[in-house]
Amino acid sequence: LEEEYKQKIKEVLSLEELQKVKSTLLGKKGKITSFLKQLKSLTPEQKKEFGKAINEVKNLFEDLIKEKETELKEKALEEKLKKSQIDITLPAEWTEAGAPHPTTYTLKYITDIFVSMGFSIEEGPEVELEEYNFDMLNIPKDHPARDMQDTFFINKEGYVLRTHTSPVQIRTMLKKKPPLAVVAPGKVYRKDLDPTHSPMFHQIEGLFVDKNVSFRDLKGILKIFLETVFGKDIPIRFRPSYFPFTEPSAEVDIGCTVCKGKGCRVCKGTGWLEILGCGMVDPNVFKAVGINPEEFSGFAFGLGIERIAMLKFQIPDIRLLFNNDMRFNLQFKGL
Ligand code: FA5
Repeated sequence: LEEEYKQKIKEVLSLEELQKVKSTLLGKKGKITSFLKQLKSLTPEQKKEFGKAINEVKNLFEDLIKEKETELKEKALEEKLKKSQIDITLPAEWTEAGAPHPTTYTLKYITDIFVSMGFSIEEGPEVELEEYNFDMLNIPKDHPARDMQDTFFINKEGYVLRTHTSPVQIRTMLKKKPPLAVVAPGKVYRKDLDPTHSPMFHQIEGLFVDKNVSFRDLKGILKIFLETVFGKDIPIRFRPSYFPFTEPSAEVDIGCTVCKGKGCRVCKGTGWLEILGCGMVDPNVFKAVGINPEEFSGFAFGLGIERIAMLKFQIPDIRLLFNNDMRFNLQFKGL
């Protein structure tokens, strides 16, 4: 039996065949199993002797079968690999690589500059409470300042599409105590449309609150920021302005000398493009969020991302940033 089956196992060609041999030997009704069953009728002496012999043969077959199984499996895998060989010399299918959108790029670029100065990032929802977008920013109902930003109202009472990122100031100050240094990038919405205005655009809000913060700190931070983006020679103009949530307030314009491209219209007219609003946080805003204006002071600013992208890349019309024309978008490859 031993010699016969040794030979059989050797000659097996497939895993199925091996399985069959295995069950004729070791299965419930297999040959070895039946030998083991016969042990019962023997004397203890005989049991010992035969039991040992049978076990030895059993172990031998188990080992041989296992060995064969591994061999057959390896063979099968080899065959499979041979059949599915890939021709690595074939040319790959061609797909045009995309380019980062200049708005996305600028948003990340600007956020990173403030993060490198120690500001952390905050976020707020685009569907915003009217209370945070206006009331708590010192813009009460029926106040003419509400008309400064053409608002998209939505069906739900008490909510608007946020017209600026300033409500994130409120959210942050309700959540955290000063000292604070945060920036809040995101989408905002207004009923606006012309070469420098879009109904959806991006802003980055900045908020800095601590003891003894002055307008000088605001100017210093913005100057470092603008020189990082546009270079040391950039003409910067702080122009007195009005925002209900800051006092005093200013707007910052960038000179059009950066825009020398042929047909570039960004800075025509006054020669300046407004890119941000800023000022010292109004005491009424601090009171609305429970911060003592006698103890703390702070500054805030709101930047228009598309405007900065337009200046940086000499884009003459804001609508180019929204048309998704691949001829335009692909010019920003490698940014
Ligand atoms: C504000 O939105 C204030 N929340 C900014 C602010 C924040 C002031 C904190 C003081 C303290 P303003 O409406 O001016 O301000 O908008 C800010 C900037 O967004 C503008 O300077 C401009 O660069 C950009 N901007 C405004 N409207 C549009 C528009 N329709 N399309 C593209 N950019 C716009």
